[in-house]
Amino acid sequence: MLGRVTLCISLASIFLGGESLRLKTPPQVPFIRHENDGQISKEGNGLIRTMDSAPPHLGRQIPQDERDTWNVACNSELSKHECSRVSDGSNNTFWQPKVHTGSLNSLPHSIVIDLREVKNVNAISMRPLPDADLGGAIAGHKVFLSVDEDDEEKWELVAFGTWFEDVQDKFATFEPRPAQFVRLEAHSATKETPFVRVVSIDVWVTKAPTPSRHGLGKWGPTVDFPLVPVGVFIDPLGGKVISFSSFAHDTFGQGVTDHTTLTATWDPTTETISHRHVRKTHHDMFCPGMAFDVHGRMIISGGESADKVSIYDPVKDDWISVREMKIARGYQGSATCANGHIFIIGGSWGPVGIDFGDRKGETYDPETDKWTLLNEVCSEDIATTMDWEKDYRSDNHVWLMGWKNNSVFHAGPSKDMHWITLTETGAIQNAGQRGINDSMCGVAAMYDAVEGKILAAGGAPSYNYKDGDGNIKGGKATADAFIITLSDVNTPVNIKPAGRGMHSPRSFAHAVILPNGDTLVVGGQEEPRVFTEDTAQLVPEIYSPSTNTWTQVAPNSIVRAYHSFALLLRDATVLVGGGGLTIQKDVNHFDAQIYIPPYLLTASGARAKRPLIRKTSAASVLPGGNLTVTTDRKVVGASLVRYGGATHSLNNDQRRLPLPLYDTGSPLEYAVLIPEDGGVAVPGYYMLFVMDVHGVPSEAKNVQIQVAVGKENR
Ligand SMILES: *[C@@H]1O[C@H](CO)[C@@H](O)[C@H](O)[C@H]1NC(C)=O
Ligand SMILES: *[C@@H]1O[C@H](CO)[C@@H](O)[C@H](O)[C@H]1NC(C)=O
Ligand SMILES: *[C@@H]1O[C@H](CO)[C@@H](O)[C@H](O)[C@H]1NC(C)=O
Ligand SMILES: *[C@@H]1O[C@H](CO)[C@@H](O)[C@H](O)[C@H]1NC(C)=O
Ligand SMILES: [Cu+2]
Repeated sequence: MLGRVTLCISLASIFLGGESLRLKTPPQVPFIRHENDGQISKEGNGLIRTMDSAPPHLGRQIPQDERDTWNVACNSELSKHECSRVSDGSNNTFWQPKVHTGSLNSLPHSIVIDLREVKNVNAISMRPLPDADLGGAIAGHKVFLSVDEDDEEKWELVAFGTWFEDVQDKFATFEPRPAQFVRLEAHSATKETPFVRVVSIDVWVTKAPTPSRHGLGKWGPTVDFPLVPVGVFIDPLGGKVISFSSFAHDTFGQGVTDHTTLTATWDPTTETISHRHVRKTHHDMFCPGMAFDVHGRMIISGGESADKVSIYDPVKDDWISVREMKIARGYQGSATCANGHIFIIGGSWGPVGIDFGDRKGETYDPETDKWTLLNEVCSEDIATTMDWEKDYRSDNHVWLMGWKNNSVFHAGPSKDMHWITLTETGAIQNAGQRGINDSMCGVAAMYDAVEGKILAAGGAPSYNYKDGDGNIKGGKATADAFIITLSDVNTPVNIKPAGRGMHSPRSFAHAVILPNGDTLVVGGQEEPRVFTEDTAQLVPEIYSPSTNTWTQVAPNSIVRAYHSFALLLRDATVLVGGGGLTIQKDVNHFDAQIYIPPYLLTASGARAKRPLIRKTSAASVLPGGNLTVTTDRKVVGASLVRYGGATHSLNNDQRRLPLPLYDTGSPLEYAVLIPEDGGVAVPGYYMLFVMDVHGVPSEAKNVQIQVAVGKENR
């Protein structure tokens, strides 16, 4: 049988030749480094050493004496490589199924562990063989739990996705569920070998009760990514979730990069996750500005390769390189304006010679591929004043929103807010003060653009509460939250508290606007400090403008702090993921979790029956235009939610347009009017939702809002 294994290894070598990550020499341009927290290590054939995955936050690994009692079964096994080897406590043995004669691919394989009693299971880990070149590690996988092995109905999918092709232990972490049986299915193997080899499988269990209160929503399956998803957006045409890390899947370069980016795409319709090494744009897109244009193309500016600009084209599923910004930068804010141009300001680093305050505003016209510098709009004008890391941080992650008369509203994170107009060399004017402190790494979301309503919440006076040595240098995060109401450009804005503020103070959280006008705020830390997880907030909350209250919802057990993200999906669920991407500690989260908001569940916790949009009269409209929407039952509300792009707690792309419904006289047909000002109905792709009388939203149908060619938008 040893001979058989040798055969498989030699078979595996046929499949070698996948591109490995290679480090080139550091860039010659003297960019200022950020978050200097360690050195990159290399191993073997140029592979970046793999950073540990964050272990499960909850629970304990079942010890060996208990594992000895497990009953392990599988669909196929070679003699001497039986599936029981995964729990024998030895690193020198492994499970390997048979490769069927005449078949190059005998996958999927599956293995079922009987824990012998029902436990609260919250994670598994899988250890591949210690030689990555041999392949055979599980890549595509699904994890199911059950209390009853024989009842197919009782198996619940708790995690699925694709693990990276290296030798590190791989985790699937999920919310605790009572289970006696754990099934791991292997759907693909690294190096495309036709078999898998698993040294060990561990199971984590916890005493923590399974959250069961209804009305708080529910955490669904975990999606395992082959990278730490730090920047994430939805492909508006296909509905795929596109995530990226840096030039490595598990760390970033601190100024050392080969100017490439790893991306991973989850296609919810096929439940598959593919990955790609984007080399041709010569752009390490980690820590960029993000903004969708009118065509649903994602424009990624700067970041680690601070001078580069790339566009993801959802039609071609391809990345293209476009003209560089006038000022190279990373950590800037960006926003799409009424005329379809992208406004950008601030940042953190850039070429030596550009001083603080000089990371001026500039606009990009995606139609002509032209950047225009706005000499009168300085980053000093929008800077925070309280950060102990001073100039390096003060113009980071700026909250920007396109508004009427082709203006941009600057909502924060500085306590002073501004109006920015874009004609000629641009102009900036104070719009008032939001609170008494800056809100670095807080969140802002325009949940009702028709009424000019923005929710701003959390953040701290400084990016970091402590310095690298652990000394307290800044303030803690706040729970304060505000409603900012905009009227006309260059007029003062109205500020009032959003309820009594959040239940939990948080920085590095995320805000996700929901179809019904509520906003989910999830993740973050009370003591914000990059690449740490202490004081992490695990209870999300929802702000409801109709009652002006915050409600704590179902807690989750995976920490989402620095470098995490959250986005609304087309099915009105929320994807919450990422965190880490560093060599420093075990804080790398190669996953995301689906949150199912209360509106999708019945009182008994089952899935609510949703209304259906049968058709719309047009797929694309101008501001001021109208649409008819035909549904399968009576609906009482509708809204357009602009597709989001999220990184570093910033998602300036999302906004919501509530749409009153008008009767057309035809049964189950409604008319909706798109707001007239392109600064309210900002160009781009939106998700159209309708809500029934119980508040249950439909799945989204796409509506594109075009650029209006009128004098108000010039
Ligand atoms: C097996 O390998 C893992 C990871 O390298 C290590 O932590 C563990 O101690 C090893 N176990 C044994 C029994 O050698
Ligand atoms: C403002 O920041 C200071 C300094 O960190 C802190 O002491 C104070 O509590 C903060 N106030 C509010 C309202 O957040
Ligand atoms: C909607 O648009 C159609 C055609 O463009 C027009 O005939 C109709 O009057 C509009 N309805 C409303 C309510 O504006
Ligand atoms: C905004 O545009 C409208 C319509 O063109 C115009 O009437 C108004 O004066 C403008 N407002 C400002 C503040 O420029
Ligand atoms: Cu970062």
